[in-house]
Amino acid sequence: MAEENKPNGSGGPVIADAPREKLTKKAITADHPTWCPGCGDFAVLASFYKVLEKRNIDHEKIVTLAGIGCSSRFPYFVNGHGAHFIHGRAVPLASGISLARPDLHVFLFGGDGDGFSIGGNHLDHGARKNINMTYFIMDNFVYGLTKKQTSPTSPIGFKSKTDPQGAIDQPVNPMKKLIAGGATFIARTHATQVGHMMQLIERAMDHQGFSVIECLSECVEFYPGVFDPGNPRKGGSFELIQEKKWDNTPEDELRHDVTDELAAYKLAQLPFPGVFGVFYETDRPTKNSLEKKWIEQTREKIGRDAPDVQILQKTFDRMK
Ligand SMILES: Cc1ncc(C[n+]2csc(CCOP(=O)(O)OP(=O)(O)O)c2C)c(N)n1
Ligand code: SF4
Ligand SMILES: [Mg+2]
Repeated sequence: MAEENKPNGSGGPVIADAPREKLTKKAITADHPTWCPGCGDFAVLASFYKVLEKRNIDHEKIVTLAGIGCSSRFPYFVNGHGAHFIHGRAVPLASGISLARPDLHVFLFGGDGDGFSIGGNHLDHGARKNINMTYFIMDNFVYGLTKKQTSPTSPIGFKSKTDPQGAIDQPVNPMKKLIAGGATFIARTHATQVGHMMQLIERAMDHQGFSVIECLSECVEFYPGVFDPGNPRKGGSFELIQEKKWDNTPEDELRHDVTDELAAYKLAQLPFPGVFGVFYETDRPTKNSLEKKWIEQTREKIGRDAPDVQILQKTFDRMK
C-alpha cells in the first residue's frame, strides 16, 4: 500500500496532495484588455503576469481587486478571484479580504484618482493599520476613464476639462503621503521598465504589511508624453535609488537607507521625474498578526473548535 493511502490514527486514508500544474500565463489571462493602444497599463499587466508565473503562486490564492478607473479594470484581465469595486473604496474591500483570509495574496490595482483623491482617506487608514496587501497605483496624472479631468497628481498648469485655464492646486506627492500615512513598503517605478516593475512587485508581495508601488503609467489619450523625462528611450533619465548594502565600503555612506524616514522624504522632494526604487521599508506588526493573536486568545477561552458564530455570540454576551 502506498504510504499516503495507509490508514491514519483516525482510521481514514491520508490522501497526498495531487501534483500541481505550473502556473502559466495562459491560465492567469482572462479577457483581452480594453485599454487604448499604447496605454502604459498594458506593461503593468504584463509584468504582473510574469511575476505570478515566475513565483508559481497557487492559482486559487490569487486575488486582484480594484476601484473604478481605466487602471482599475485590471481584475477583469486576470483569471483569479477578483472584484472591480466602488470608486475609491478598494482599500477597505481589500482590508476585509486580507484580514478574513490571510492565506491569500491580496493585490490591489488602481489609479491616482481612485487612490489619492476619493480613496485618499482609505489609503491613509490602510497604511497606518499596516494591513497586509500589495497596492499598485498606476499614476497617469489625470482621470482617464472619465476623459481628462484634473487629478490629485496633475501638475500645476495642466489644462483639463475641470481646469480649462490650467490646474492651480498643489498636487499630492505620493511618496510623502505614503510615508506620512504609515505604509511600511513604499516604492516608485515607471511603466516602460518591465524588469524594474517585476522586481518591485516581488519585493512588495514578500513584504509583510501595507506595501504600495506608485507607477508612472502614461495615458496616451489624455496626457501623452508626460512621463518622457523618466524614459531613457525618449531622452529622459530613469535614475535608480542606490540602496545601502551595509558592506562597510566608503561609497555605502552615500547610499540610501530604506529604513530612514527622513531620508525617504528627502528623496521624495527631488524635482520631477525624481528617482525610482524603494523609498522606505520598515518592519511593523501587521493588523493581520495582531488580530490573529486576539482571535487565538478568544478561542482559548471559548473552545478551540467553536464555530466563528459562537465566538461572536459569546463576545456579545459578555458586553451585556
Ligand atoms: C463615487 C464616484 N465618483 C465619481 C465617479 C466617476 N469616476 C469614475 S473613474 C474616475 C476617476 C478615475 O481616475 P483614476 O483613478 O486616475 O483612473 P484612470 O482612469 O486614470 O486610470 C471618476 C471620477 C465614480 N465612478 N464614482
Ligand atoms: S484613456 Fe488613457 S488611461 Fe484610459 S485606457 Fe486610454 S490611454 Fe489608458
Ligand atoms: Mg489616473
